Amino acid sequence: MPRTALRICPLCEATCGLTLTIDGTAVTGARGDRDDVFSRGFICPKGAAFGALDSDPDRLRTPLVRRGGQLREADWDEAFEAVATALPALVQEYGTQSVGVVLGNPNVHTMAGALYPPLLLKALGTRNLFTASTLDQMPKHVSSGLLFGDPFAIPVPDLDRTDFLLLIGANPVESNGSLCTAPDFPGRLKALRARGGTLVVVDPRRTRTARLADRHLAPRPGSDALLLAALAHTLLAERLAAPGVLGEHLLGFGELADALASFPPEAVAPACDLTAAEIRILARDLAAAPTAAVYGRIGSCTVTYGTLTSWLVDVLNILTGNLDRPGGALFPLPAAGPRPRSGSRKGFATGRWRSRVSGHPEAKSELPIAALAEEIETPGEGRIRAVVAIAANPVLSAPDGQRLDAALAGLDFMVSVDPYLNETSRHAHVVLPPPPPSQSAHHDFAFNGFAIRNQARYTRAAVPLEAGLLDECEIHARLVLAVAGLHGAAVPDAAAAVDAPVVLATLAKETADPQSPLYGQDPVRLAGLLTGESGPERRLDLMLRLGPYGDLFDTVGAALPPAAAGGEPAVERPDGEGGAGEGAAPAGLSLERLLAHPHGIDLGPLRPRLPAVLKTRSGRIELLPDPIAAELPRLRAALAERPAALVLVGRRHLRSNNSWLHNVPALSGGSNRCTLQVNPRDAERLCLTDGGRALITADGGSLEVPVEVTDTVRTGVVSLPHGWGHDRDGARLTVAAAAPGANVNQLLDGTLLDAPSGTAVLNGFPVNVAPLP
Ligand SMILES: Nc1nc2c(c(=O)[nH]1)N[C@H]1C(S)=C(S)[C@@H](COP(=O)(O)OP(=O)(O)OC[C@H]3O[C@@H](n4cnc5c(=O)[nH]c(N)nc54)[C@H](O)[C@@H]3O)O[C@H]1N2
Ligand SMILES: Nc1nc2c(c(=O)[nH]1)N[C@H]1C(S)=C(S)[C@@H](COP(=O)(O)OP(=O)(O)OC[C@H]3O[C@@H](n4cnc5c(=O)[nH]c(N)nc54)[C@H](O)[C@@H]3O)O[C@H]1N2
Ligand code: SF4
Ligand SMILES: [Mo]
Repeated sequence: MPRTALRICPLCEATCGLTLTIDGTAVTGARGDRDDVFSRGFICPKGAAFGALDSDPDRLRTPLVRRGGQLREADWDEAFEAVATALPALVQEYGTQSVGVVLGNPNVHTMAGALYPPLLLKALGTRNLFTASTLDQMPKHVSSGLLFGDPFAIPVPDLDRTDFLLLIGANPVESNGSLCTAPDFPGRLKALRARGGTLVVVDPRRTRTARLADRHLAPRPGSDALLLAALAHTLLAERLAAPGVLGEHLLGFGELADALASFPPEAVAPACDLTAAEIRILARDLAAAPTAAVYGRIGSCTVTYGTLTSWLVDVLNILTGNLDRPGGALFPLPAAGPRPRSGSRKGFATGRWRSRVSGHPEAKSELPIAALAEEIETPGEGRIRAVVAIAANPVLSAPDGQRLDAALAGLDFMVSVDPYLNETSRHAHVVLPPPPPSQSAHHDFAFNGFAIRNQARYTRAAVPLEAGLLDECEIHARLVLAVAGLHGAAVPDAAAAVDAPVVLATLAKETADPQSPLYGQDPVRLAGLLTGESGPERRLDLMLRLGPYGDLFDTVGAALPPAAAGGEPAVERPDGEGGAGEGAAPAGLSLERLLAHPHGIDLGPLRPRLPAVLKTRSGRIELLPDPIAAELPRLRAALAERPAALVLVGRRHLRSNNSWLHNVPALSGGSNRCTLQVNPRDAERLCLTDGGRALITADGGSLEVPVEVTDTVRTGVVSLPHGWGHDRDGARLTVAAAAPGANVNQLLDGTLLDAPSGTAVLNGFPVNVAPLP
C-alpha cells in the first residue's frame, strides 16, 4: 500500500512543503502540502519531479576511492581511511593553508551543510574558504555588514503587505525567489496587483516576472548602481526623502546628498539607456507609495558595482522610510537563530586577511571563488594542494572552468561530498555520496532567516536510510573526524560524537552569560534535557529552545517573549491568524513541539526589529560607511566610460537548478535549453539567424552556441544560461551528457570582480558574437 510522508523541498529557496507518495522505498509522487503553514499547497515543476530526482539511476550509491589512478567503488571505512591518511599528512608537511574548502549552493539546502562546515573549517584551521556566495549574494552581505553591522541582517520585502514593489535584477517567477523565501512568489505578485499595488521590474530582459509588472524598465546591464544613485539623488534633491522614525537610528544622513551629488537622473540616463524623466517618475512614485519595498537579486549582485548596488537598494528603503516597517523591507527573526541580545557591537569589516596570489580581501571569512584556480596553480608557500569540496561544482559554476578543471586535476588530494560523479567530483580522490533527499531530515536553517513570514518546520526522513548509505550529517561528521586523523570506523555514531561537544560548549557559554535567563544553570544537566534521535536533532532542539521563541528549557516558566531577552517588541502570537490547530499559538518552541506540528508552526508576520538588529560600532545604521564612500569615485568615473556595444547576461529556467538538474528527464528539454538569446535587431546587424550557430568570444575564451532570436532581450544584450557544459570525460550524467550545452563561465577569466566583495561579474560583461556556418 502506498503511504504518504512530508518533506520540505530542497530544490530552491521557496522551501515548499511537499506530500510525497511512497511505495515501498520509492517516491512515486509529490504534491504540495495543502496544510503547510507557509506554502499552503504550492508546488512547481521541480518539486513535482522530486521522485524522479530521488531515484536518478546515475546517483552514486557507494563511496568512490581513487586507486591506481581510477575511481573505484569502496566501502565507507576505506573512504574515510583514505581521507584520514592523506589530509593530516599534507597539513603536517605543507601547513594548514595547503587545504582549500569549497562549499557549493546545496549546503544551504541540507541540515548537514548548516551544522558541520564550521566545525570542518575549525578542525582544518585554513583560511582558504571559497563558496558559491562569491558567485551570488556576497555584495549583499557586505553592504548589510557595513550598514547594519551584521552581514546576515538582510531585509526582505514584505511581499504580502506592500503597496509598491521595485524588483531589480530578479526573476522570481522562474527562480521562485532568492534572499526572499516566499512559497508561491508568482501568486504573491499577482495578489499585490489584485489589491491595487504596483509592481515595477528593472531587467534587461522581458522576463516572465516583467510580464506581470505594471512597469518594466530595461536598462543597460551593469548600470543599476547609477540608476539607483539617481533615484536616491532625486529623493534628496526633490525633498522627497522621509526616513521618519528611522531618523533617530541614522548616522551619515547629512553627508549622503553630497556623496551622491554627481548622479542626477540627467547625468546617468545615457549610461543606463533610460530617460531622465523615467527615472524621476520612478523616484516620485516610490516616495508617494504608502508603503514600498526595493529588492535586488542576482542582476544587482553579480555585476561590476554589486556592493554599491546592494547598498543603494537599502539606501532607498531607508530614505523612503520603508526599512523596518510593515509593507516595507523587514528583518526576519528565525526560530533556530540566536535570541536577540543587546550590546553586541563588533561592527563589520572586510580585508582582515587577503588571498595569497592576487591579494583579494576576505569578505565574511571567504576568498573569491574566481581566484581558486590561481591559488592551486601558483607555486609558493601556502599553495593549495588539497581541496575538500562539498556540494560544489565550480568547474561549471565559477569563472574559467577549464583552468579550474586543470588545476583540480593537479591536486595532491581532493574529497568531494556529492551525489553525482560530475565535472568537478571526477577529479576527487574520494567521493562521498549523500543519500537521496527522501532519506534525509530537513529544517531550513538558512532560509528561515530570509523568509517573508516567521515560521518553523521540520521534516524527518520520509524513507528509511537505504542499506549501505550514510546520512549526510554522518558523512560530514566523519569528515570532521577524518581531517583530524581519526579513522571513522572507531566511532559508530560520528554525528553524535561531534555534536555533543558543540552542545556542551553552547550551553556553557549561555549559562555563563549574566544576560541570559539560563545564567548559572548546569550545562550538563540542560544537555541531558535535550530530545532528538540523533546528534543533528539534538542540536536543532538546542537551537530552537535557546532561540527567540524557545522554551528556554522551561526553566524560567513559560516561553519568554523576545522582549525579555533583547529589548525587542514582543512577538505577536498569531492566535487565530492561521486558524486553530497547526500554526496556532506556539508557546515555547522545542523539537518536540515542532514534531507535534508536522505542517509547521506559524510565528506571524515580520515585525520591526530596530534597533536590536544593529551591531555597528556606533549602534546606528551607518548610512555612508567608508568603504562605500571610497567606491563612489569609481562609479563616478564609470559615467565617462563608453559602454560596450554588446554585453552578456544570464538567465534561469523554471525547471533548472544551477549545474545539477539536467540529468532528470522530466526537467530537461522544451524551452530549458542552452541557447544564446539575441534581439532581432542585433541578430540582423550581426547576421545571426534563429536556429543557426554563433561563436561568442570574451576575455576568457570563446564558445559555440545555438542562436535563439527573441525580442525578450533588449538590444545590445545577449543572454546565455549557466550550469551547462556536461561534455567532459569521466562524469556519469547519462541524460545531461546527451544535451550538454556550453559553459557560459568559460567566457570569463576570473579577473572581473565586484572589488569590495570579491564576487565574480557574471552579468553585463562585454562579448563579441559572430555567425558560424
Ligand atoms: N554565469 C553564471 N554563473 C553562475 C550563476 C549565474 O547566475 N550565472 N549563478 C551562481 C549562483 S547564484 C550559484 S548559487 C552557483 C551555484 O553553483 P554550485 O555552488 O556549484 O551549486 P550547484 O550547481 O547548485 O550544485 C553543486 C553540486 O551539489 C551537488 N548536490 C546536489 N544536492 C546535494 C546534496 O544534497 N548534498 C551534497 N553534498 N551535494 C549535493 C550537485 O550534484 C552539484 O554537483 O552558481 C553560480 N554560477
Ligand atoms: N529555476 C531555477 N530557480 C533557481 C535557480 C535556478 O538555477 N533555476 N537558482 C537558485 C539560485 S542559486 C539563486 S541565487 C536564485 C537567483 O534568483 P534570481 O536573481 O531571481 O534569478 P535570475 O533568473 O538569475 O534573475 C536575475 C535577473 O537579472 C537580470 N539581469 C542581468 N543583469 C542585470 C543587470 O545588470 N541589471 C538588472 N537590473 N538586471 C539584470 C537577468 O536578466 C535575470 O532576469 O535562483 C534560485 N532559484
Ligand atoms: S518552488 Fe522551489 S521549493 Fe517549491 S516546489 Fe518548486 S523547487 Fe521546490
Ligand atoms: Mo545562488
